[in-house]
Amino acid sequence: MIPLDSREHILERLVDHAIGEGFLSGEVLGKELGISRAAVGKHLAALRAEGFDIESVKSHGHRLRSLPRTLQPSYLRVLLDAPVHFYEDEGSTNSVLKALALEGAPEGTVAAARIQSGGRGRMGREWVGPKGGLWFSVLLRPKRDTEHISLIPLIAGISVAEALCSYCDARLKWPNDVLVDGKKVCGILVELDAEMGAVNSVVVGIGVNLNFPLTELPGDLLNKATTVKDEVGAEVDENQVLRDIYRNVMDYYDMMQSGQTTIVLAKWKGLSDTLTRKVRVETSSGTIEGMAVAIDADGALLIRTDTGNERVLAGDCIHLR
Ligand code: BT5
Repeated sequence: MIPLDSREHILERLVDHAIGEGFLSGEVLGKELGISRAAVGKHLAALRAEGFDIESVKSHGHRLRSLPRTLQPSYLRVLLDAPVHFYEDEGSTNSVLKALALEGAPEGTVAAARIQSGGRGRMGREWVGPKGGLWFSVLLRPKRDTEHISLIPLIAGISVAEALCSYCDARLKWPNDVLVDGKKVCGILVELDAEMGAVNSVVVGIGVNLNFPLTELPGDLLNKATTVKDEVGAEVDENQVLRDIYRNVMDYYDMMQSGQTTIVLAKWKGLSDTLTRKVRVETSSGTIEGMAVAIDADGALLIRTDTGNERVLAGDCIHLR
């Protein structure tokens, strides 16, 4: 549990009270927080200014008429129960979170941006992040003796695919792209800070094309990418999707740390769009072509080629058929 400030406490109580369940009295809220009703009124006004639809009726109290569906920082703090650093327009949430990690930010801290103008992909590639997407990073601090850190990118992919599955048929391309109908809807960038073999922190960067039309991406991506909005034909609740992904990441990460890696690997296999396909994988030491037959306990891809079996830990995978 992270301490909430008074405004977030009021918001949490309003959210918990649920829509339609009746009104929460300003007096009760004031007593809970040890502040006056006038001070409660000021916090309510500030929440309204942030976009919350709060109805106040004399002698009844206050209630939320509806919840925000676009990213809302104080609501996210309540939903995630974690420290959330939110930026309207930021270069890269991975870079921000790496700096926060060096300053001692705790495990579970999130950095999120409404617009990400300097987003990074793997190997110095660019990631485009217009308004309406989910661009965020989660800080993990694995136990010193944790094995299986190489499964973290797979965990992130599973977490996103499962969170999206109520909207569209999201599948995984090894190592960690999330695809819908063969098109990329999410990219993941995992960055490690390690010294002498010991991992200090892991920043899991997740970018999901959620609530914007595909036409907002540059022309060269139009036939390779998609957005949830385009797939579903409607906008979805940004705060809820981010919350679902975050919870999945933390749950699967806990499983990984407690050694339950077979569950993680089985989930990945169940969601995989890569296994049993003919693939071409570009690695730092060359290109491998063949049939993707399995992933092993480290998350490496096993490829059956004309000349034998190859094991690949990192690379760019292209589905050939
Ligand atoms: C990735 O790299 O897919 C990792 C992307 C990670 C983005 C998140 S957002 C939050 C956090 N903060 C960051 O700065 N990054 C992370 P890679 O597999 O290298 O793919 C990059 C390629 O995907 C680019 O070269 C483009 O071809 C394509 N691309 C760029 N933006 C895209 C988008 N919005 N949707 C689909 N494809 C995109």
